[in-house]
Amino acid sequence: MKKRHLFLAAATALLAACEPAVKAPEAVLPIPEPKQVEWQKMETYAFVHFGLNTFNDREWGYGDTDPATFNPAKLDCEQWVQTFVAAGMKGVIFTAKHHDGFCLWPTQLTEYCIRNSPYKDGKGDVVGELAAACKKYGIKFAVYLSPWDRNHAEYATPAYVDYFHAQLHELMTNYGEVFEVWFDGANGGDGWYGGAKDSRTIDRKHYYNYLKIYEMLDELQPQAIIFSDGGPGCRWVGNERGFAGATNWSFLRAGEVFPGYSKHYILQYGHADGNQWVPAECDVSIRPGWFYHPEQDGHVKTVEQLTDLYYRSVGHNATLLLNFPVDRNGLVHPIDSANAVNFRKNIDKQLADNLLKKIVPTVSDERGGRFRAKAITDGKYDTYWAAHDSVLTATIEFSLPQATKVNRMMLQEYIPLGQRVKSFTVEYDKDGAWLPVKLNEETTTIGYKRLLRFETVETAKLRVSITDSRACPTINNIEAYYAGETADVAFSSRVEDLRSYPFTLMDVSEEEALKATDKDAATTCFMDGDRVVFDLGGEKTIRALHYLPDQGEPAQGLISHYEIAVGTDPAALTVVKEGEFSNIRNNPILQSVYFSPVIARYVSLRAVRMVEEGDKRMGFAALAVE
Ligand code: FUL
Repeated sequence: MKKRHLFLAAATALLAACEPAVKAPEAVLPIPEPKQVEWQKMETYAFVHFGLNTFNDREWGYGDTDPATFNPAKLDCEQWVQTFVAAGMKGVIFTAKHHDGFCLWPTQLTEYCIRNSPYKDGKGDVVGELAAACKKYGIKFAVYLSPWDRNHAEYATPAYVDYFHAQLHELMTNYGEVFEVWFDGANGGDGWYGGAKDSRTIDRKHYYNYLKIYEMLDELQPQAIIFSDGGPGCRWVGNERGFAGATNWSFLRAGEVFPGYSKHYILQYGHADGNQWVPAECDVSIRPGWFYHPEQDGHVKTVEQLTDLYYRSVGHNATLLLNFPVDRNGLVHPIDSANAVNFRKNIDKQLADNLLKKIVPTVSDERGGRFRAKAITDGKYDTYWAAHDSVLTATIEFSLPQATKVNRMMLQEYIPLGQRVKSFTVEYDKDGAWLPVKLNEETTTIGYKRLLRFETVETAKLRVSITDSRACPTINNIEAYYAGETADVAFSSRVEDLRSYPFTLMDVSEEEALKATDKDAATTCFMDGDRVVFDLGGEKTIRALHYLPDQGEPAQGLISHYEIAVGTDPAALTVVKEGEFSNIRNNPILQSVYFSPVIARYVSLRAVRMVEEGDKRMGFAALAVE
């Protein structure tokens, strides 16, 4: 370096050092424990369901199946783990004991275990073999231990609880570190129960004495994340289909969710006003069943299906726990393994070339210090851009070196300071105008990670606008990609494909309303006034309104600015979204408005402004609410 350059560099460094230290934003509660952040960074990990059910074509063993039937001829945990590594899985959770009570480790606490099976003449230990394979190939290990036990004679009495705790203690002390402990929510009911063959119910909230269990885990495995329907470490996502809501808060209201929570479908969204950090985990099997059934060999999820689930789990601020039903040989079946590995390759291919790498965006507000715009594209997790404390909305604009195709975006909030963003938009520049990218879901929350798939645009400029936030935004990463034209997502705007709850339109004749629901774009329901109210007939969780304008030539009754309101009383609805139907005059295509899921019976669409000033009539070729 020349002397003059050296001097300049030194002067710049000095200036930076003199800059008053800019304080990091205060955390917004609730915030994750550091171990929850590390867990979320795992993103995808495997589940294995394997046991007596595998050999007896069952999903739930009754508790009386003969241990002699557990006889995998070629069991090879290294084959499992090698498959998981190739499929990019960062760990595996194993069903050490499912509801049937059969233990896959040589426990001293019951005879109903692998010691009494022909596998390795009773000397086998699948839990130990899997833990060792994980260690060898460098992925994490964890256990599923079913609280419900259909074999145990004392189930539903205090004696069983002691047994359950002792089992957990064995597992937690003999197999090294676990990253998670999985407590299933399915509990109580029919069972063999030592020959009693009756039905037993328990108080799901208190019976197992979870507080004592948490103490034990804190002491023996402090790094472990505790899964149950309501946490405390991570929560069930409320379905077994592998996806979280596009709106997904990592919060729950403490103490409200426990196994049997009747509003479990809400778990895919979290509680927006929750006071406890309990992120969602999406558990799903690569086959229809959790356990192996030979007739399901032809029903393994395809690469496209798995790819779609990835975007809707990891890309929706959750983790993906993908189950492999190990087969009767004791191996991951070749179809499952091929699809899982190709799924990973597909994701890697789609998200290979980050178009925003090192492009410093222009931001509407910058906190300064370490919290500058360049942190958004430096590829580091722990550096982030932040706005000033009072700033809750902001724009982040990227200029690419040249116009290029884009159809994916990845965004991350710096969650150690809490989950903040409540809504945002993504736009691209087209001939000097900002247009929204075409998505098939709402852009509300971000959280640890948000992945967006949108219809391909060709542009040299992209803009992310944070339109609402719980506190000043803290964004550590934004990336964009062109994934090619792929089959894992559809952006159909065909009116025939519109999904909707059934509804009636208030104050509109049945005959006229039919023109908006008949899935025929050529018929238009016209109505006078500036407001249409949908009655869904009962309360529903709604997240979108679709409006296909009149398709006539010229199109009539076009709404340019809208307001959507919802509620249970049509006379007192709450506004959930307002905005403009961009470019509707020139291109009256299907308009889809997504918002945070909300429970309501009535939905209103109000025309705040019409395209033709003074127009007193709205035209709807199609309307739908989902
Ligand atoms: C459910 C269980 O009942 C299933 O058998 C499976 O283990 C799944 C992961 O959780 O609640």
